[in-house]
Amino acid sequence: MVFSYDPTDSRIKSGKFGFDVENKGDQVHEVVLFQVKKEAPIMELIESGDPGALGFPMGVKLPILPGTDAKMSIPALEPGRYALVCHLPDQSVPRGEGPPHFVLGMVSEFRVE
Ligand SMILES: [Cu+2]
Repeated sequence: MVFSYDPTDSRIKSGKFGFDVENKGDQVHEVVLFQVKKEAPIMELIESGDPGALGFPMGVKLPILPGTDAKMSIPALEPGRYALVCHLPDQSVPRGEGPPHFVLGMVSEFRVE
């Protein structure tokens, strides 16, 4: 339940940007990219439900089935702070009542200079 990549990777740059995503787990995942608009810890911003904190998703890839790949293109990544979030529930709990994956660690952030 993690986004595994290097947030300091020098290939993360502004401009047209593409993510190659690989689901190596055994649950269905999604990738939602937000530009973070406020300065606070990312979990605090997500849980606040404040629509001004994260804004509209800049990119959404859903569903990403176990063992599959997906590509997500972003036409223009501006300099700033970004978050990758998976909101899907833990599928080991019946009826979709499991905690969302971001609570279990599927949230990550990176900066674009
Ligand atoms: Cu997930």
